[in-house]
Amino acid sequence: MTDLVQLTSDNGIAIITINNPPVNALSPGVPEGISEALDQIAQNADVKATVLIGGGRTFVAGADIKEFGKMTSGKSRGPGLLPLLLKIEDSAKPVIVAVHGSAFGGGMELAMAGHYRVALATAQFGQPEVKLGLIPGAAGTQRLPRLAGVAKAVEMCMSGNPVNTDEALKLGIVDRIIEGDLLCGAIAFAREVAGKPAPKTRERNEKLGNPAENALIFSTAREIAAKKQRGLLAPARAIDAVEAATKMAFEEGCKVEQKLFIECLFSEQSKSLIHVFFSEREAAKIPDIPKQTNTIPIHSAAVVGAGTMGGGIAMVLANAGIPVLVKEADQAALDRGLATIRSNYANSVKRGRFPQQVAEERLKRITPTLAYDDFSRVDLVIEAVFEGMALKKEVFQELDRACKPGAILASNTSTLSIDEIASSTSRPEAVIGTHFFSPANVMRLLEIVRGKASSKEVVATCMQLSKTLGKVGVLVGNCRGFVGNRVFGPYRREAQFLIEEGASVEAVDQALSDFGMAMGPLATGDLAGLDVGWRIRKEYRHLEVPGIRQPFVEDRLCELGRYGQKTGAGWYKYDDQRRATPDPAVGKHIRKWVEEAGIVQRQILAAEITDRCLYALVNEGARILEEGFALRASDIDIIYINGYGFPAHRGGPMWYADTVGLKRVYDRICEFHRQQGELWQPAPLLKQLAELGKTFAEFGREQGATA
Ligand code: 3H9
Repeated sequence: MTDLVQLTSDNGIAIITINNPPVNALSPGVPEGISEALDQIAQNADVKATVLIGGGRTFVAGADIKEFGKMTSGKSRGPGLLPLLLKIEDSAKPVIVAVHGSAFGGGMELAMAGHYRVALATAQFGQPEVKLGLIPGAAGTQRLPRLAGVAKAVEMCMSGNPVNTDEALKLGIVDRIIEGDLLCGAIAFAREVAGKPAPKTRERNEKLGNPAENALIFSTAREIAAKKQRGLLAPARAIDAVEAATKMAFEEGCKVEQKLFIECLFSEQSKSLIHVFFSEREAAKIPDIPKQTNTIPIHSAAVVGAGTMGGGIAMVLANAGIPVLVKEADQAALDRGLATIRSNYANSVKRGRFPQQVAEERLKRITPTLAYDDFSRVDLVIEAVFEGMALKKEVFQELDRACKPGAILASNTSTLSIDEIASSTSRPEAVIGTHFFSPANVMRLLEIVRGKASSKEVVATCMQLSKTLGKVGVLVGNCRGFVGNRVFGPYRREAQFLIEEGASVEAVDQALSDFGMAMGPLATGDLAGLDVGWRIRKEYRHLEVPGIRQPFVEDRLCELGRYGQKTGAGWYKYDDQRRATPDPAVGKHIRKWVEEAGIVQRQILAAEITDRCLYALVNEGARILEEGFALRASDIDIIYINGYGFPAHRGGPMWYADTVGLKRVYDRICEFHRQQGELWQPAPLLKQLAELGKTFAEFGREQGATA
């Protein structure tokens, strides 16, 4: 037997333990090990039943995702799980699967092939394959509807969201919840069922419903997928596969599932989503900061500023169980901030996200204050005041005076220099940027900005904190706009130039929304508030190079008081519910301003809109990478997916450029350079990779990245 699987016994109960840390993925050797163990058990007359369990922190998190790349390149034939699962199900002695941690993907499929499932209350069950652009590939779409019913199987396979043990018990996925030691409980259960006829999941057809009910389930699911999972292949195929379970025999259904699984596996979407999976984990690794670096325990925190960002950040901390002080300069602002927090929690309760009691507990962790007095007790302060250097420096001087030694002093600035902010304190090593994205309690991204003096301990603590807060932390360097906003600048710049040159507001947004962006760049501006960028541009006006074209239309809209959604008008106009409609007045204004500026408008096609906006982003990304402000191209991808609505199934902007081909991207950028001038100067790294026929991913691997 392989050393990934152990076979032991306890008075007539065989115990198969999978030990493939960290998550017991079904890597080569694991299925073979289980199969050999089953052979030995079949031949041992003393064994009456088998418990299949995972060693370490979890049951089985699925197939080994690293193997999929080998499968598509023909280097591996895949885990071959289907025959193993039939062997388990056909075993003459009952197999009891004992689950703790996660039974995900192939792990869930393995569990469903067992005759019974017992689990700790904290376990999770799911078919998350769609999140990797896949569908279950080892009969998950065929066994799950037989255990949990058609509607739930469709929901789980198309959303990828797991259920907890309680729900799994109600659904019929789990047979018993074990309190105390899982293995002992599972062995006791095994003794109860030993010698009795064991139910085979694939023969249980009673939950497969009737054609009329099923037709409604599938048509509703398809409508939801078309709306909420726009352009995605896997959810649609997952629905097709579950439908097959209701229309044909198990073996035939498995064949359909296999065909659809392979279609998804070879799709660009799946390759991109797998890239995203590994890149997200890679982002947590900082080359010069080892895993064992000391971190500072964060028992309490404070936020300076109770505006939109400050309030949101306070909620994020409170939601993670960290008590937080919220400071404002005057009572009216503090009251307004707290009222918004209360109403956000009330809305979440109304929408059923959590019960009233949870909202109250979270609210209790937020303490309003007008003074810095209590700041001496906190381990972390996050400053979230208006974006102006003078004000930020004033606040940090106060923090330096008020906070205890060892406290982390973080700024939520989205563009200003962390080093300059740190210079206003006597402890620049404690200063760091924690750039949250709006709305802070919703958006997953946390850009962690390393100043030149930020200590490794402070960086490591913030990276760890991002996980505690349920965020994806990405470490970036201290340049203007850091990574996210620096790259976003050229993207939005091109959107505005396109408007000046003749594209309509709606055409620009539509082209990028069709590409898969969560929102078009102009609608995004309206959501964030056009005045934010306007204020920043004014702060940096002295840095503008004379003779270099600057977009001007958005500033003009701001001068008219059109700040976006919050003023009811920006690029679009908005009703009370903040629903956007095109505003003919904007078109009129633009035509007048553009004429005054001597720009001749022309017809612009959707392809030019996407190429100019996205390649501007990629070109700046390449420059950032070369300058070392991002550790890896994949970090830029993660930032764009989690902070800027870039479609995950396209893998992020740098990965997308790789899929288009860097030579093609480079050539197009050269074309824009000729037409548009200096702003389109190709990034040297992009030129170099294009000429070598390489990708950003290959460049990353050469630099030591593993994603
Ligand atoms: C599938 O099963 C298809 C089937 O239908 C069968 C087809 C034939 N493989 O997330 P973490 C690594 S598709 C390989 O930081 P956590 C991960 O990269 C699969 N590696 O921990 C990381 O490595 P490193 C369906 C995996 O505690 C380390 O483990 N299953 C896999 O925050 C720790 O991971 C899924 O999609 C894997 N399957 O979360 C589940 N899983 O330390 C994917 C993890 O080098 N996994 N790694 O960076 C997860 O959702 C989370 O990892 C889990 C743990 C919730 C399990």
